[in-house]
Amino acid sequence: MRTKLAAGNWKMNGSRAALTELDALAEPAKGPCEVLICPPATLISEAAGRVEGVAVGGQDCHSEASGAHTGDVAAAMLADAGASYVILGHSERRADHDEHDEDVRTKTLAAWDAGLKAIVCVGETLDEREANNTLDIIGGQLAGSIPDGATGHSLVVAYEPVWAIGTGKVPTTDQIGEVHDFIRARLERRFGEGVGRSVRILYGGSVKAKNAAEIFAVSNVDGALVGGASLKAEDFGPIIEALN
Ligand code: G2H
Repeated sequence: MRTKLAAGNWKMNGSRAALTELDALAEPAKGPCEVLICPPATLISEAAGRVEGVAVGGQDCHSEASGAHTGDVAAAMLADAGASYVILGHSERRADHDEHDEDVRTKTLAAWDAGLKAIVCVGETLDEREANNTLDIIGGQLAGSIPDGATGHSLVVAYEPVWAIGTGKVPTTDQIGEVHDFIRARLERRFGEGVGRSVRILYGGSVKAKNAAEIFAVSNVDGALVGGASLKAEDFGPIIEALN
């Protein structure tokens, strides 16, 4: 039985004052669903341990443990600040920072070395979907971005169709189910049934309180990676409740 996960990705939003939003998640965070907030790196240490039941994660890490990489953050630094997860390979990182599958793979290894759980993001663009290449793209990203040795403890996969991110456009439940079933099959084929069935697969892309229950009813959807609707407790709380 996979524990549901409601993960909030604050992206480049938030402030120390905004951490009061976490306090308002205390009630929904008491439920069985695991709750995670990934704020900007500057807020991790203040967010970590602030609210019982609300874990904290990073949004990226470097592939190396330390060194001359101005502006970057190592996985061990995230862990030292109190993070237990890190999001890797988000499409905004892939687009804005020219990250490719191999970068995501080496970052995932760095995250595991530091004891962090990796949320590895995959997703197709609109052009790729319209060309009927969705499953090929997802299959390639999974193969290239996830290192050998994944377990249900160390790995979470997030399916985020690029065209649905921050746009208000959401795939149909059939489209979500097709990709999540495909990801599950690929995980089982590569890592064996036991591990493949234990890895959680999140859906991400314009998840809101009003569409959450419908999305969470889809097969192999084990939770959500939520951007805009994770910034305010009044929006994120009901999404958590839909998983509880
Ligand atoms: C997808 C998602 C969070 P939003 O990027 O990762 O953002 O919910 O704003 O589409």
